[in-house]
Amino acid sequence: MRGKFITFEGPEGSGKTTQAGLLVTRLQEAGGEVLYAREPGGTPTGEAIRQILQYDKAGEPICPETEVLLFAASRAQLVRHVILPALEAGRHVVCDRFADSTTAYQGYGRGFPIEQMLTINDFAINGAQPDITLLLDVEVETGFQRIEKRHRNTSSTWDRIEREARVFHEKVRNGYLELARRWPSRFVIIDARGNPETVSDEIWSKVRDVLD
Ligand code: T5A
Repeated sequence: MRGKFITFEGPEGSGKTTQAGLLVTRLQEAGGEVLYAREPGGTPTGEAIRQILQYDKAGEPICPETEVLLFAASRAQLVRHVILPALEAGRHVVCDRFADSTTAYQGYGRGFPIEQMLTINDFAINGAQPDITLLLDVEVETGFQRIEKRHRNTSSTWDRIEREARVFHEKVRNGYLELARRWPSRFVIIDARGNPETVSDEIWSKVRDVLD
C-alpha cells in the first residue's frame, strides 16, 4: 500500500523542523516506516542547490527568476529520486517544506503571478500531491524571536531569505493563509504558538485522520 505524503509549511521559525521530527517518531511508534526529507535539499543535487540559495555559494546575487527555478529544480530531483520511490514502497514521507513554499515565498512574497508558480510547481512535482499539509501558523515576530535565540545559542548567521524585510515575511504568512483557504481539504492550519508538545498533540490528531 502506498504511504502517506505529509508536508510541513509555514513562516520562518514556526517550528516545522521540530514538529516534523516529533511526527516521524510518532509515526514510527505507531509501526510505520517513515522517511524525512527537507527542502531545498534532500538529495546531493538539492543540497548543492541549498548552499547556493541559502548561503550565496555562487558568489553573485541570485535574480528572482533563478531563485524560483532553483527551488523547483531541487524539488524535481527530490520527488523523483526520493519521495515517489518511498511512497510507492509503502513508506510515509514527512517533508519539511514543499511546493507551497514556492507559491508562498516566490509568489506572494516576491510578487510573481500565483498561477505561474502553480504551473512551475506542477512541472516539478510530477503528480506528487501531499495527502495533508500542516500549516504551522505563527506571528512573524514570534518566529523571528525564536530564530534569533537559536542564532544566539548556536552562533549561526542569518541566511539569505531570513534577511528579507519583515514586510516580505508578512506577505508570506498571509499568502500561506490564502493557500489554506484555497485548498481546505488538504491544508490544516495549526496554531504554532503553544509549546512543542501541545502543538505535536494537535498535529498527531490531524495526521491520524489521514492514516485511518
Ligand atoms: N524557501 C523554501 C523558499 O523561498 N521557497 C521554496 O520553495 C522553499 C522550499 C529554507 C528557506 O528557503 C525558503 C524558505 C526558507 O527561508 P530553512 O533553513 O530550511 O530555509 O529554514 P526554515 O524552513 O524556514 O526553517 P527554520 O529553521 O527557520 O524554522 P522552523 O523549521 O519552522 O522551526 P524550528 O523547528 O527549526 O524552530 C526554530 C527555533 O524555535 C524553537 C526551536 O527549538 C528552534 O530553536 N521552537 C520553539 N520555541 C518555542 N515554542 C515552540 N513551539 C517552538 N518550536 C520550535
